[in-house]
Amino acid sequence: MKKEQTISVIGMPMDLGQKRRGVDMGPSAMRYAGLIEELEKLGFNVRDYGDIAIDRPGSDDTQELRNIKEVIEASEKLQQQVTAIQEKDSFPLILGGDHSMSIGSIAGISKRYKNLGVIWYDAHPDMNTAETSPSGNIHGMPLAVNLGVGHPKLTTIGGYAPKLKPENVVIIGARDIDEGEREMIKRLGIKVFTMHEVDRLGMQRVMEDTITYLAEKTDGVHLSLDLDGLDPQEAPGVGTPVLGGLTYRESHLALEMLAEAELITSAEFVEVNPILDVKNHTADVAVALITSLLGKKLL
Ligand code: B3U
Ligand code: MN
Ligand code: MN
Repeated sequence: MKKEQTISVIGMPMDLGQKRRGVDMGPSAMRYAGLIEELEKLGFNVRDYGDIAIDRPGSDDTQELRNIKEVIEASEKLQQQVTAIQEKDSFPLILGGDHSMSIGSIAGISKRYKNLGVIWYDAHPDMNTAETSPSGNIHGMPLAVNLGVGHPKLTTIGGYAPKLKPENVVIIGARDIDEGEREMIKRLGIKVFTMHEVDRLGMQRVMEDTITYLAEKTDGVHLSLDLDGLDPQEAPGVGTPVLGGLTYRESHLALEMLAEAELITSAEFVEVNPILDVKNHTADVAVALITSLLGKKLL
């Protein structure tokens, strides 16, 4: 982000992309953890746009993908809000909500860029389709949807497709990858630093490589950070925890390096579920990470 930019916060209290309730309270949990105050302490001018209104689904089980109708409606609203914020040249900071919200956020963000880059910081690649998904949960699909693969009603949100080019995407922290996702990663040639590469290379090298890889060819980079990318011991308040994740310190280092590189032009922090959490700890972690991304220095 640019130093003189204002920050626009939007909450996406959506829990319809998966089955566990509570992740709709993620935006409140991060605000309660002091997000706005921390950003103001860093000297930013912050505008909180509040939450997108989400319709509660009725008991309509004729939908082929879980809650697809409501997810589409909410995604259209989010993409419009994000578009309006970018038109003001403000930095969009979106709070989730389950990861299906990235269908709407990236639909809004990518309109502004010819070559949007995305860093997908997550235990999961979120590259399933209705055909490959083990769960029918849309939160396991948003990266595929943004690459133009999936249900046409989802891929065309915002009126265009695809939003992302495969060569502009980097996944970091993946360790729970379904068969169909593995196949799509290979077919599209997506750059992935699984936990194996993070262990082998170390986070410093992973981020150096990520930054060089994206800086060369993108005109903006969106960070999509799923809190389940972190180890469940450090971020327990998530719906689908996976052992053996990124540490709190590795995550700070990653985001501090992104701040130094001045690479990120928008960000979202998703899957914070205060109902499954211990004393709102995961929201505290999210807020601390956001401050690192936005340039907080230890000294
Ligand atoms: N890959 C599985 C599990 C999952 C994806 N994203 C999360 N969990 N958070 C699926 O359901 O697609
Ligand atoms: Mn995810
Ligand atoms: Mn995940």
